[in-house]
Amino acid sequence: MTQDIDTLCVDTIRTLSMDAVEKAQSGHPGTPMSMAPVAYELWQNHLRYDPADPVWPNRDRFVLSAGHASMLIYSVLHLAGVKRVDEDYNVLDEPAVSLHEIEEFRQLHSRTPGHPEYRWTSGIETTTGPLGQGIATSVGMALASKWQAERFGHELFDFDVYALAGDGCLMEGVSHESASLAGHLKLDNLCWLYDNNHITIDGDTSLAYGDDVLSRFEGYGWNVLRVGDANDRGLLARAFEEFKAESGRPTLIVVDSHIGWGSPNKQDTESAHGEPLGEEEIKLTKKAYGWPEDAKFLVPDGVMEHFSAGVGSRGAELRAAWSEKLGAADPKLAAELELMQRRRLPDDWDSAIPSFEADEEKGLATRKASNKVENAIAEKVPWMISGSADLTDSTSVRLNFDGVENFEPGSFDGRQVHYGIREHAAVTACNGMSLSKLRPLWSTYLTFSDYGRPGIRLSALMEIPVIHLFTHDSIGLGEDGPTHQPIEQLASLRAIPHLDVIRPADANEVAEAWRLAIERTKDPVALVMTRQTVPIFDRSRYAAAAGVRQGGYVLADCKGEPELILIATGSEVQLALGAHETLVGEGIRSRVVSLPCWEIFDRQDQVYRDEVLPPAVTARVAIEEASPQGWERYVGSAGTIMGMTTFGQSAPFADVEAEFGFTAENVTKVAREVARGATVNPTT
Ligand SMILES: Cc1ncc(C[n+]2csc(CCOP(=O)(O)OP(=O)(O)O)c2C)c(N)n1
Ligand SMILES: [Mg+2]
Repeated sequence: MTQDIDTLCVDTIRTLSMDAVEKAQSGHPGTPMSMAPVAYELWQNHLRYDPADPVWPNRDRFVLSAGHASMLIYSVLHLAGVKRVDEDYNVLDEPAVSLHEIEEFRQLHSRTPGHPEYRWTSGIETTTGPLGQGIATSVGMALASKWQAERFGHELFDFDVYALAGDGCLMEGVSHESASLAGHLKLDNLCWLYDNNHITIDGDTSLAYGDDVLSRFEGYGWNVLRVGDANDRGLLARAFEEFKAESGRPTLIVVDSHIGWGSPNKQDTESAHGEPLGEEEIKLTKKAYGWPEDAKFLVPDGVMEHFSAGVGSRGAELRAAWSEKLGAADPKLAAELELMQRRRLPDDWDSAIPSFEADEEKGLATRKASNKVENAIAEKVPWMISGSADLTDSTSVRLNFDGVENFEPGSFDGRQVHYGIREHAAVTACNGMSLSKLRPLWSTYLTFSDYGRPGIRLSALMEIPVIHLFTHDSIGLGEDGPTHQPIEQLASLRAIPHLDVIRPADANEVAEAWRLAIERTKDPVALVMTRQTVPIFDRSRYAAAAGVRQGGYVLADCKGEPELILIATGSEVQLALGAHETLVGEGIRSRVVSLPCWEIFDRQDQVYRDEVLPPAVTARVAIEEASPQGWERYVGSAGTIMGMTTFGQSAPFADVEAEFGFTAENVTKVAREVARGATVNPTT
């Protein structure tokens, strides 16, 4: 092996990737082979990253948006000697990715799953795999870097964010939203690398794609550079230097490459994308690289040492200098930074949360109550960043205390982000901010949560505490009609693992929901609020809203054992209470259970759940202006669900609710029959 050390390093990335995919008989060898020089040049000579501390707050981020090329990042993490970090952010004296893990690529419980997964493998900055998510998330990271620079000082925060994208990432719609947002925000610390190889799974990109990518990104206000050959490390280096020197614009580096580079029979073909090369082809390719043909998982002497002398020593120096600066920083800010890094809250975070006086006449929309609580918390938690996809006041997420500004060029310390009508970019940016330890929330109407769903799912998969805030949460929004009235959204959000969906019934439940949301260090929540006014219940008459902490609780009860249970969420709890009062007057022993969060309730022990919903009481009615799907679990086979099995209607909200039977009178009627043991189908 006569190659120079740089080529040797690049070819080690290539051959490890080929060998791992071959052994697993599954995976994507072609892009790690062609992009190896790009990843190598970036990591070895530019990235400000200390492999000995992969959670150093000011590290440059590298996001592999083309997540299928996971062996590229696994090889680099291995060769760079990146350390493993435990759940409490302690760095361990073991590699994030050992050679053994590379041999176990894609196997059960290995640290090298098919696509890079945040939390699972140290050094992975975000989970990627759904194309477009990585680049979209990188925008939030770049935004966080800008914000943290303003808050904590430019000497402490100036990290850059690099994301490697393929044709797939740039074809996805979210790439448009996110690139447009990044261009508008002038995020000059953001660099996307576009692997322009003209190949996707179906074949040549000309099958489906003819964009002039350079013009497209120029149109977004990006600095667009082109490197005509992925193997030209000199040109790549120049492009990285130009990115670093650029100010006021994000940078796109278009890198022309050949998928499966060096493979005599598979280079430039779609089969190099997602199939093992095959034993014979691997030998031929290794021969072309000047590599021992029969060697497997070979890391030649000197390769890891070279990485260590490059990215390793540069990173160690930078981090040491940073630690010194942190030591000299204002202790208050340093303490705040430590809290933020560990996802903790300041001691007095909840001291201003209001308690709402009963008001059953005038009432308050839960979105309005939410705004008061959000502001009370945000004032105490400086790294909470609010935002909306052009519905800031409709979703009531405007921060309104002194000193709050919009996040925009010139005021990167702003805490109100206007994402424009870009829901998908909003949620993914929040994921990126959360991964950078800010506490972001984004908002839209519940029905448009669908537009951000891929990002919601990834926040849950990554178990990061993003707040997804949705208002206009039912047919109760009225005149905007069926396009805006969510039906299936609650059920579909509840189906996402690790996402708690909380739909509070009144202002005091809102306050509790917010506490739950902001106190968590992991897992996202969806806060679901009404557009319309709902009563603020008299808690001296009914149970305290603290019951929200158990996900569900007995809000109103009868004397003795109940014979009927009414279960509801959000705006329908008032209907259950209305019916309850009438039924109790008629001598029916009814109970009302407010169940704002199914997931939290389901995590309570059996004793508590049976206390709230005694198994012996089978006469139950669930009331929710949404798809009935899932309510069977709480009402049982003898119970009745008052839900929505059609789309809604456009009319004043009380008329729409009456049209579909959501009145206290109708709930009373249905409940009375259920209590008598009749089978009721409220949808007919
Ligand atoms: C949202 C989404 N849709 C589809 C896929 C399945 N998929 C994985 S890779 C790929 C083709 C990607 O092509 P490109 O980005 O050009 O990657 P290359 O083959 O050049 O590495 C597709 C369709 C996916 N991962 N994510
Ligand atoms: Mg491609």
